[in-house]
Amino acid sequence: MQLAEFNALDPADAAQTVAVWAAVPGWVDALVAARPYASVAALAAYAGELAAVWSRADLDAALAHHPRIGARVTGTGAEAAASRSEQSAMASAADEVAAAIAAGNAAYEERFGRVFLIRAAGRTPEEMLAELERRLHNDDTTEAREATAQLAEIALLRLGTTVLEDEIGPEEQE
Ligand code: 2AL
Repeated sequence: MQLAEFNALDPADAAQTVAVWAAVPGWVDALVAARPYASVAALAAYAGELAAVWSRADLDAALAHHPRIGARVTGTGAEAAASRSEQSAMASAADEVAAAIAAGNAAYEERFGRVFLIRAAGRTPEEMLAELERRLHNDDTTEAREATAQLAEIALLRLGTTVLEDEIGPEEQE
């Protein structure tokens, strides 16, 4: 949708849209309440600023909505569609890479008690596996910080693919 449409959505619809980017309730409410935005860049800047102070509880709230890397995503909603698109590189993962990610996911969940989260868009399966293996060695605080930063990257990418800059009307073009 274009920015003007996003600015004009009724609050419940706007909240539903923003919650797909990251299901962090306070963040969703703040972004909806601060409309209208003058540009997508202004929206993204505010979203990023608020995401920079996400807590571990915020991370846990949003993580409930993120499927494991390599899991088959079967839902029909906007979140499932976004996850499928972000993880599309996994479809061509070598069997041994997919198996190593599945084993790494299990080790991660055992170690940290939550799903391994990574911004998948733009990463190959091998890159995600390397990150998973690296992050398994993090201490709890470092890992919560890294996972939260990944959640913010995913949110900002989704924002950028959902809300497009308004087209310039004919009267404004030379
Ligand atoms: C995901 C997902 O669904 N999209 C993405 O970028 N990362 N999931 C995950 N567990 O990292």
